[in-house]
Amino acid sequence: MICHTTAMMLMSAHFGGGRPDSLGYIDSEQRPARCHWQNANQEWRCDLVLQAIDDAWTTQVDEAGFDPPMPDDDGLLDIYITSEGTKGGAYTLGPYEDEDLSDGKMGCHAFIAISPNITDMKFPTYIAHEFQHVVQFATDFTEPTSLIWEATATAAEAWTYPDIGYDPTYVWDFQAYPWAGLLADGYMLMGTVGTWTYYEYGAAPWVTHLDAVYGDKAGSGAAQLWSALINDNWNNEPDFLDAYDALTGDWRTALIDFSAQRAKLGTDYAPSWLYNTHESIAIWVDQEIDFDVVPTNLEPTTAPFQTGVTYYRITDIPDDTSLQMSVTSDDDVLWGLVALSLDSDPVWGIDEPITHTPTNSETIVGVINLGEEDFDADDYPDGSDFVLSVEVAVAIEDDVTTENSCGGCSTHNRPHDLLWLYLPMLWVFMRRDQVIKTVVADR
Ligand SMILES: [Ca+2]
Ligand SMILES: [Ca+2]
Ligand SMILES: [Ca+2]
Ligand SMILES: [Ca+2]
Repeated sequence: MICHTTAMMLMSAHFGGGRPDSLGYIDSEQRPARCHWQNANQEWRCDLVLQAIDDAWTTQVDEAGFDPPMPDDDGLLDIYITSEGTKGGAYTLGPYEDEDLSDGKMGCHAFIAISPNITDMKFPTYIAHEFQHVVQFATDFTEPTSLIWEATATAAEAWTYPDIGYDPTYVWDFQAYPWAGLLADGYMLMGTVGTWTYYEYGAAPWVTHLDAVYGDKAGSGAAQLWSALINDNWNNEPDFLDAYDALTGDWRTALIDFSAQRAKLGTDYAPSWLYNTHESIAIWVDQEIDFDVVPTNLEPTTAPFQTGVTYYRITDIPDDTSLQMSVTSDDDVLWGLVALSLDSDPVWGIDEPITHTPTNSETIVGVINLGEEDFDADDYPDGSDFVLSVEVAVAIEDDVTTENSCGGCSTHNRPHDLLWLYLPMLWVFMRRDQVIKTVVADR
């Protein structure tokens, strides 16, 4: 997937929203959509384009509940098969003007440009991805966080074509830099680590996890997330984290949940909401240490940004050994801690020590930068250093451990895995009323 939408957003002032040339076109019989071609030998590919538009419209708008595309002057969504600006990939671009002053949202129409050099096999998923950007332009074009645009559009490929899913090589990029968090993107990482990545595309599992827990696993949770982003002027409130908070009831708890699930990607215990698992997408741990060195203090190689996670793996832990972990830091941020064995549920806590009894010889520990109390998604992210202390816990009864480790929030010795998922689901049903109120109140 080479999608230039967020790059084009950065360049739109120069581009001026101009459209590629059209020498001929075909209209869809199913949807208000028109496929343009520049070269007559590409005309037949409009059938592929228009079929994919119908597929995407059905799954993303009709079924998942995303806002439909905002109509342009003639009411037909335009897709151009063109080499102009597409650089072998595709992009979606709108004029960034609020086109309906009465709908309470900053929405505009957009058109899609797709390169003729993309293979026939990849045309449908490209269109499913770019169509999602069209509905994003119709929902909140003021949203500045590129990860929520690209991760949702990549997940939309999988909702539209579940048998194809999304590309594990992008997920690899996301899993390689967990300290960068949800507010980072490939441009930011280019400046930090000097490598080009598909980081924000690879964050698709963050969206599909959210969608599985708070939606129907087919896009409805992400549609609610985007609805919760809506604002009716250029002041981007609610923002990314406000919307994450509105959907989940508490973004910090939801992020800890995801941070635990994410540690299982690419393993035999990969969660069922994941598309296209592959061993290459296992989480990158900052350090792996042997139990022999416990007690020990660990510091991050790269200080995690807000919403970022530093993972450690502790190996060769003897049977029936409990580990106690705690975080100290000079920075005034909230620290989440999560520990799990891959075959069991996690233990977690916020700004308090946790105790974990591994169910096999290994524990994975995640230290999560949950930001300052009043951290805002529009603040530029920066890293915070910490010291993670790991020691052997004093032996106590299992059920007491659960209560003490994180104020009753732990599920590490519960009998089955699904309860971990059901609790937040129950929560979102209770909170749905509040989601709507939050969105209305912020208008
Ligand atoms: Ca049109
Ligand atoms: Ca509007
Ligand atoms: Ca917003
Ligand atoms: Ca904000």
